[in-house]
Amino acid sequence: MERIYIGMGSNLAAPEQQLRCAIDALAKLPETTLGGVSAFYQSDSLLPGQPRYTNAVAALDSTLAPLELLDALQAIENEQGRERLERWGPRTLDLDILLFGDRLIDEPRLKVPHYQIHLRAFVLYPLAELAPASLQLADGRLLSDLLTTCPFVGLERLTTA
Ligand code: PH2
Ligand code: MG
Ligand code: MG
Repeated sequence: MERIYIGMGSNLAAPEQQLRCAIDALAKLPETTLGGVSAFYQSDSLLPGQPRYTNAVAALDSTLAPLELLDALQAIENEQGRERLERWGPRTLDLDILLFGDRLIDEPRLKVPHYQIHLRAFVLYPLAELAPASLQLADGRLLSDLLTTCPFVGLERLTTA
């Protein structure tokens, strides 16, 4: 059993409903239990000219292998109408594996920890609701240090998740 953190994002077609639907789907994954979900947060897109995003993080405990989980997450994205037209285009649902136990994964389809985790307040602050600040990433970085260098700027924490 490994603890896995999933970053969730949506900026199309009722983002909050998309995230709720995704959480239901994560809870139904085989060999997996849902360990927790953060609050929802809104922020501007990193690419200008797109609708604002709603983001959250979910914790999973699973015995799935990383690429099995990736396949399952992409199936959920597809099920919820994800169209892969352009990199970083607006999307109904994005499910990213942020951390996978204490594994470092460097494969063509999957890099873990997520390559931009340290730059993304909309990932780090919801993650910090589920994981202790003392959490050490597989590459040695501390969540507490990443939070210090990535200020809580431009994020709006929604009170109802
Ligand atoms: N995801 C992107 C690009 N920009 N901006 C916000 N606020 N939230 C996201 O999840 C996001 C983004 C591509 O994955
Ligand atoms: Mg993403
Ligand atoms: Mg993605």
